[in-house]
Amino acid sequence: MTTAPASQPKSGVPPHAALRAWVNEMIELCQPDHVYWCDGSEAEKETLTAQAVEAGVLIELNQEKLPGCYLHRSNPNDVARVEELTFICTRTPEAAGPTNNWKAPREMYEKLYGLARGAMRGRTMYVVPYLMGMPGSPLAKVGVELTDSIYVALSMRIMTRMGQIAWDTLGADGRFTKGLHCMLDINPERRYIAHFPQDNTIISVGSNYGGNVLLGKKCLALRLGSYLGRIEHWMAEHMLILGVESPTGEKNYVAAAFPSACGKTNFAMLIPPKHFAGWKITTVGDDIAWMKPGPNGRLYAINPEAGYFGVVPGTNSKSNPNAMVLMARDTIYTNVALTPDGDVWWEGKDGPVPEQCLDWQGRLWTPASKEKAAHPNSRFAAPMANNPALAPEANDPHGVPISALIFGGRRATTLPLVFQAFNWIHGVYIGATMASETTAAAAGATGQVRRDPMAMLPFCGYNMGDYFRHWLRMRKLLKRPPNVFCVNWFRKGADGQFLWPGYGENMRVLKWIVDRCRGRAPAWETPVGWMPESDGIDTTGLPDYPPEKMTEALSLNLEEWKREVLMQDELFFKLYSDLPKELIFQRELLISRL
Ligand code: SAT
Ligand code: MN
Repeated sequence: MTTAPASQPKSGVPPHAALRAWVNEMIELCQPDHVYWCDGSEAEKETLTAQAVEAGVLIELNQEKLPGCYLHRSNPNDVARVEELTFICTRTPEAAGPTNNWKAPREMYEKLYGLARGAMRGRTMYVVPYLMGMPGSPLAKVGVELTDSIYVALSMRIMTRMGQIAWDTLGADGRFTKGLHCMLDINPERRYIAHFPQDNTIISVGSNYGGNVLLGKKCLALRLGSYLGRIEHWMAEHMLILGVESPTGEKNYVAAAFPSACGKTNFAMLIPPKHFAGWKITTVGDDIAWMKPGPNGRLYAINPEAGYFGVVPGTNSKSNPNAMVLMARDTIYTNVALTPDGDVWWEGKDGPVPEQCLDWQGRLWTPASKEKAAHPNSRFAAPMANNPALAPEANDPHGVPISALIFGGRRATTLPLVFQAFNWIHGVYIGATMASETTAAAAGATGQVRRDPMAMLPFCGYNMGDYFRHWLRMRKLLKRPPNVFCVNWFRKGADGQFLWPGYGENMRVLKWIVDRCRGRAPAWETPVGWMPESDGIDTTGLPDYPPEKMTEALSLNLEEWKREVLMQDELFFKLYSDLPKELIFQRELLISRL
């Protein structure tokens, strides 16, 4: 006998037999007291928000200053993605590959269903239908997340096209990704984020934070997405997408991969410096790109999301003025500090440091406090529609044609400001061997250099060697593949200071990249790739920037590069039996050039 209520979907839910059967099965399992089917309406948002405030899940912020904005505090044990608790459950361990945690599907289902059994007693199950991509896009995918977190239901409304629009796309017999999320007691001992690519299913338990639980994002759009992309001949990548418009109205689009918390959102929303009057950057996406060859042989990209889940600390009117506007309304903040007048605060915000506030855990904080007021991985979830720089093409179901793919990491040494790959295969090698210093976006130590191929190490839903092979194979489906570049905004000089100002000034590098794609900018051949000449990057109007600094930012230290190639061994050994031979040859070629 079940104590759970029968599921009574609203009239807009399609008569999809498999959907109904699965939801009923999960209700049976989790035994919620109530089941609520989300429709994505304004009225629903108001009701759920009021309930979340009532329950203390959201704190209403000063509505005069920040209309529609709320603060959420996560459990202090649950503040970032946890890679060691993230699993790819394919039939064989080889399919998941050596860079993923693997568990046999049967074993994982048993464990997680065991944890989920009765886990929603006394709680509400929200049935959250969502669409990744836009209606009518050949790439769009429907997901349904069953969650006992009202914070997740409200956040999914921001981050995806949630509600009726997803039901309409699903229809009576469409395919959808099944997602089950149970908070349990938010205990890292009972926290698992499990993916079952062969069943198009995700189960997440024991967390209530970001990428662990907003299942459309890393779980569907990247881990399952990458798995599907290989089968269906498209690419799911951890990339921002932006448009560069010149004063003459020429438009180019680039996609760029950086690991989490390395400035993708800032780059995607950058405002060009004064010297670039007439240039305009527009944002198509800030985190994820789904890309597919178009009929003209170019690579077309869409942003499958509808909102941004961006890092807050360090955001200000200099580093990202557009983000400041974006998150001034309709935003859910997680783990920032709260000032006495109901405003939010974080390290690096404009204006004076508050004399006192409540830190991200709700404890009294003053400037004398030793700990940070906002958690280093505190985030905003805001609808992309609020972005002043939003590209109208962000809603175009066909996507935008990509001229350049950029790989970047956070590297204090070795990697120059920018260089261009000799060709696609070389570009794949550069992406595959990229590395970055770890950040607060994932639990664990920060600041350690690790290989993070294509910024996909935590997000590739299958064997990384097969993923590289997929990249190489995509070339055959493209008549005009994008040019591939590598950038490093984070290189430091001998004095420990950054050699490049970054942020809006990255426009200068971007212009060189676009000019290269259009065949307009000269470059010289170096052992690592094509590089700008010493005056190749326009530094006009850049304050305190002597030419020697640019020389240093662009310099190649061959000893450092030899060490770099040796450090790649770690990855090459790990993937040895799966590595495409093209990448081994590329490495040999690089060694011979060095
Ligand atoms: O995975 S999250 O969405 O929490 C953020 C990130 O790491 O990019
Ligand atoms: Mn990301």
